[in-house]
Parts: sequence; structure tokens; C-alpha cells
Amino acid sequence: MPEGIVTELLIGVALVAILGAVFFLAPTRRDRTRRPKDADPVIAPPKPEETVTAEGPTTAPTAEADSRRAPPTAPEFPQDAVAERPSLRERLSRSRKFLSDRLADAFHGAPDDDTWDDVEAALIQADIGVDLATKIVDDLRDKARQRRVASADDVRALLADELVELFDTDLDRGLAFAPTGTTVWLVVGVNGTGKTTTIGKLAKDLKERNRTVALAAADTFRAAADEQLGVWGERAGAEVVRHQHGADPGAVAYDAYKFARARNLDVLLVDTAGRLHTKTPLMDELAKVRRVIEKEGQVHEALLVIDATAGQNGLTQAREFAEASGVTGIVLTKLDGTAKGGIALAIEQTLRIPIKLIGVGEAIDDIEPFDPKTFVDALLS
Ligand SMILES: Nc1nc2c(ncn2[C@@H]2O[C@H](COP(=O)(O)OP(=O)(O)O)[C@@H](O)[C@H]2O)c(=O)[nH]1
Ligand SMILES: [Mg+2]
Repeated sequence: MPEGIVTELLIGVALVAILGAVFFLAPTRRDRTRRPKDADPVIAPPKPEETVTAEGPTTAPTAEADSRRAPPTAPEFPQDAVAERPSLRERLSRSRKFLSDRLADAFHGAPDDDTWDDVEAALIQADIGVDLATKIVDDLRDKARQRRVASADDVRALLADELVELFDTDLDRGLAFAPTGTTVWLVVGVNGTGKTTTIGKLAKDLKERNRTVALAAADTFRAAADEQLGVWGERAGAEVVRHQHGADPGAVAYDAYKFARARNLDVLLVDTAGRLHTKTPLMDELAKVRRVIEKEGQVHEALLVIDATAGQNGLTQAREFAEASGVTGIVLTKLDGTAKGGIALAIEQTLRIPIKLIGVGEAIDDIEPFDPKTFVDALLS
């Protein structure tokens, strides 16, 4: 072969190799928009001394489990990429705009009775609840008088302090893990609140933290519910245990638990049905799902999913679930789609159960840990 052709061939091969490498190594757009999980964890890796189970504080996990589960120490993605993901402030923009507009409208010079009535009305419309809104406005009025505060901005700052104080900052908002073996989180709530979506988001977050995850399709009532869970399982990289449509949810949960245990998986997330029109059997069914798991192990969290857009109605439904199924934490979803973010406070005040997570969109990464101060800042800043 003439030497010129050999050289050209070699150059060609080298070019293909370089292009191939660039293609495979370049981060996808999706990667670039992901937040660095460890800078802003949804599920904080449990510190041994903080790990709490239904049986009370537990001992430290084994060194082996620690090394297997240890999250990477550095963010996976460059900081500048984080800016692409909407901030909590942006996610809550509907609630924030509503409150700030209403506050601005209420103030024209020194506040009078009308001003405070308008503030109270705004809080009620933000779904904080009538009694709480009245109490907050009484406090605000006193504080404003004492501190000679008169502008909407100053009152907004006072209101922010007041709201943060009303959330119970002593509540443990972390999610409980088993010290060893399989952790079980049960997810309950009315249909359409976002249970299955939340499970998909949680599974993805856990997988990113190097935990192995299985999903139990114990909503056997709703047509195609298990397929929906299957799609989330695929996205997150978690196996889904399912039976046929109409099967006994307790049996699915039992099989799924056996499956997770046999494979020594870290976390089992149990999806459940939430139909409302057959309420009593539903609560019995949830109790049974819990019982069959507790025959062999433990339920570490029973997370009640509440749709923020349902406002005070959602709260009434939630109370029944909370009473019936030993709820340990609340996931408040669809906060991105409502101006009624005040419902968060109403929920905690009424149910006395910590909000642990919030849903802020339909995508797999749209879940955040709930922190009262961060939340109120995003709502009122
Ligand atoms: N905007 C928004 N939509 C959500 C959120 N969580 C769930 N959804 C949507 O709510 C609908 C019902 O969710 P699904 O998970 O099927 O509810 P389930 O019946 O409780 O399992 C779906 O269209 C989801 O995309 C959220 O945080 N924000
Ligand atoms: Mg569902």
C-alpha cells in the first residue's frame, strides 16, 4: 500500500476515536441541569446518632454498611451548573407573588384597622387557616406598634419571623433508616396527591446515594397504577414488585418485603391506593399492609402525601389518614402550582406531624427536604 494512503487511514482512525471520546464523555444536558445532590440532599444521609426507628434511637450502623452507603464527598457537578435548576424561591413564585402583592396593596402609609383586615384576608386566602391568620395578625399588629413599623416591607419581615416561629423547629424532619437490613417507607394518601411520583423521586435520590431500592406496587386498585410505578422504577433504576390488578395489597407488600430482604436491598418504598369513596376499607387495607410487613420487619416511615393545591380540603382528608395509619411524616406536593403555600403551616399546626419533604414539580428531581426557615424565606423574600 502506498505510504500516503496508510497515513490518511491512520489520521481517519484517530479522528473517529477522538470524536467518539468527546461524544461519550460530554455531559448530557440533563446531567448539567442536575443539582449536586450532596450539596442539597433530599434525604440527608443519616448520622448514626440521629437515626431513629419506631423502637427509638438505634446504634451506629456497621462499618461495612457505612462504607457501602457513604455518599461521595464532593458535588458531582460544577457549581455553575446548579444555577440552571430553578430555586425554591422560583418554584414558590405563585404563593410569593400573591402574598407580596396583597401586602403591598394593604399598606398606604401608617397601618390602620383596614390594613390589618386586608393582611388577615391575604393570609386566609393563602390557606393558613382562619384562627391562625387571626392570631398572626394580632401578634403582628402588636409588634408593629411597639417597633413603630409601618411599611409593607417591614411587616413582611415581621411576618416571616412569626411564620418561622410557628413551625416547630424542634421536630425531626429527617427520614428514618433501619440501622441494618431493609428500610421500609410506606407512602399513603388520597388519589392524585402525588404518591407514585414521590416514590419515583425518592427512589432516584436514594439510588444517587448508592442505596439499593425496590418498589412495591401495592396500589392494585387503580388501573395501570403498577405500570406507572414501573415507569418510575425504570427511570430511577429500581426494581418493582407487582401482582395483578385487583390483587391483595397486603400480599404485594409482603412479597416485596421478602424480595427486598432476600436481596439485602437497602430501601423498600411501598406505593398504596388512595381511593376515597370506600374510605373505611381503605384504612383497613393500609393497616393490613403495615401489619404484614411488621410480621417480618418494621415500617420505618409512613409518609402521608398531601396535595398543596387541595388547600383546606386536603387537610380534612389528611386527618383521617393520619389517625388511621400511624403517619410519621408529611410530603407536601405541588407547591409549585399553588398560591396557597400557607397550607404548610396549617398542616403542621393541625396535624402536629412534621412536613419532611416538599414536591415542587413533576420531574424526577423536583423534591426537596422541608426546612421552615428556607421555606418561609422563599415564600416572603
Ligand atoms: N406540579 C406538580 N405536579 C405533581 C407533583 N407531584 C405529583 N404531581 C402530579 O400529580 C399527578 C398525580 O400524581 P400521582 O403520583 O399519580 O398521584 P397518586 O395517585 O397519589 O399516586 C401527576 O400528574 C403528577 O405529575 C408536584 O410536586 N408538582
Ligand atoms: Mg399512584
